[in-house]
Parts: sequence; C-alpha cells; structure tokens
Amino acid sequence: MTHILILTGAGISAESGLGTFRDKDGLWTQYDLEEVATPEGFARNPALVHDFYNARRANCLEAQPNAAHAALARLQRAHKGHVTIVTQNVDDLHERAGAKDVIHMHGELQGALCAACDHRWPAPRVMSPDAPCPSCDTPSTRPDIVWFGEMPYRMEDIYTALGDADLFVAIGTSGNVYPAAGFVMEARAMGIATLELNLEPSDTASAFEDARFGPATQVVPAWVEELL
Ligand code: BJW
Repeated sequence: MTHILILTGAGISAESGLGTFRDKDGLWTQYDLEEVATPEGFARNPALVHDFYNARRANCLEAQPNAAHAALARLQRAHKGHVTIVTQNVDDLHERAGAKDVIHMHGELQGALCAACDHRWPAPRVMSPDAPCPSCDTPSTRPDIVWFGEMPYRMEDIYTALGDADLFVAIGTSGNVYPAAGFVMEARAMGIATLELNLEPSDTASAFEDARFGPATQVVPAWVEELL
C-alpha cells in the first residue's frame, strides 16, 4: 500500500464538539442551508451569513483535535508511502493535530475572500460585510467557504492524487454532497481499494468494498495501528 487518499467529513470532528450537518441536531436542522450556504443567500443577507460563520469560527477556536485527527497525522508521518488528506471540513483540526498539506476542498473558516477581486487573507475572529478588501478596498468581504453551486477547491490536485492512489478511505462523511460523494465510485472504476470508516453506514456505503463502523476516535486509531 503506497499511496493512501483519505477523505474526511464532519463526523471526524464531531467528538471535538463541532456539529455535523445532517445528523439529528445537525447544523441543517437549525439553519436553512439556502440562506447560509449559497451565494444567493449571502447576496440576500450577508450579515446573517457572517453571523453563522463567526459563531462557527469561535467554536472552532475553542475545539481541540481528537484521537482520530492525531491518528491520521501519525499515519502521514509513519507510513512508508504517501498519505494525502482531503477534507470537506472548514475547521483546522487536522493541521493542529500535525497533518501536513491538507486539501480543504470546501474552504476554511480561517480564510477571508474578496468577492470583487478574489484576494485572500487570514480572517479576523469576527468578519463583517462592510470590511474593505485589503487589496482593492471594495466592501465585499466573504468567508473563504465553498457554498452550494460553487466549484470546490483543488479538484485537479484531488483527481491527480486519486488516480495515483492504491487505497481510498472515507471517514465521517454522509455521502450526500457531490463531487466528494462520487469519489468512491471513481476510485472503484479505477480499481482502487475502498474503505469506509463511519459511525454508521453512509448513503454511499454499498459502494465501498470494506467498512468499519463506530466513533471516529475509536475506529480511526484502531485502523491506523493495524496498518502501521
Ligand atoms: C460520525 C460521528 C463520529 C457523526 N464518528 N462518524 C451531482 C454531481 C455534482 C454536483 C452535484 C450533483 N448533485 C448535486 C450537486 C450539487 C451540490 C450537491 O451535492 N448537492 C447535494 C445536496 C445533492 N454540490 C455542490 O454544489 C458543490 N459544487 C459543485 O458541485 O460544483 C460543480 C462541480 C461539478 C462536478 C465536479 C466538480 C464540481 C459544492 C458543495 C459545497 C458544500 N458546502 C458545505 C457547506 C460549506 C462548508 C461549511 O459551512 O462548513 O460543506 S455543505 C456541508 O456538507 C459542508 C460539508 O463539507 C458537506 C458534507 O457534509 P459531511 O461532512 O458529509 O457531514 P454530514 O453531516 O452530512 O455527515 C456526517 C457524517 O459523520 C454522518 O455519516 C455521520 O454518521 C458521521 N458521524 N458522528 C464518526 N463520532
């Protein structure tokens, strides 16, 4: 096993106290995703969207990486081949656990983006729609997050890594959101081995050749231990 591509979702950060989206009490049971996670919602009410991400940024700053994040960082350091971590999560818990070169395909809470000129800079703790862009001065500041209908980041890098991988592992993701939900089928089509690690079977569970179910803080360290 030389190249392992790992895709993570909200479930890996659940035991760090960050909410998932589609579980009971998940973020989409409390917020209307059309209002807080689409460019149209942001155009209608930027203050509401900033409030949503300011609160999530504050939660993220309080959260600590858990044993699953730590196990993946250890795997990256100790595995003799290459380990690529692609996350749908906008938190920085993989990095704080020591993981390197994490691909954040849905953006990052710690990033600010100018909707007028695409300039990026580190987000302040509290963002506001009136804040001018440090590069072009336009007051069009938005969180550097990929919303529904927008192109996820670094897709070329992800498909290159997938094409080179021997094993694709999805951890703590419901398999509801494309294109990430399609990676398992693409891996299968390329003859790459596939493994799901999740609390319970995801919507794409039947596509995986192998699976282990349980809390991420238990199944991920156990799998890493076995592999190393
Ligand atoms: C645990 C656990 C524990 C709990 N231990 N596990 C077909 C093809 C292509 C696109 C589409 C298509 N059909 C529809 C689309 C469009 C759309 C889409 O997918 N819509 C669906 C709703 C159908 N996709 C898009 O718009 C994307 N862009 C796009 O497609 O561009 C065009 C394109 C085409 C072709 C190729 C390339 C591009 C953009 C999607 C942007 C998603 N944005 C969000 C919000 C922003 C980030 C944020 O605010 O945080 O990203 S939505 C939200 O869902 C967030 C997440 O990253 C994403 C995935 O959620 P995730 O991580 O799976 O969380 P949950 O809650 O769903 O699941 C948690 C899992 O954890 C569960 O399984 C639990 O069991 C488990 N769990 N506790 C282990 N302790």
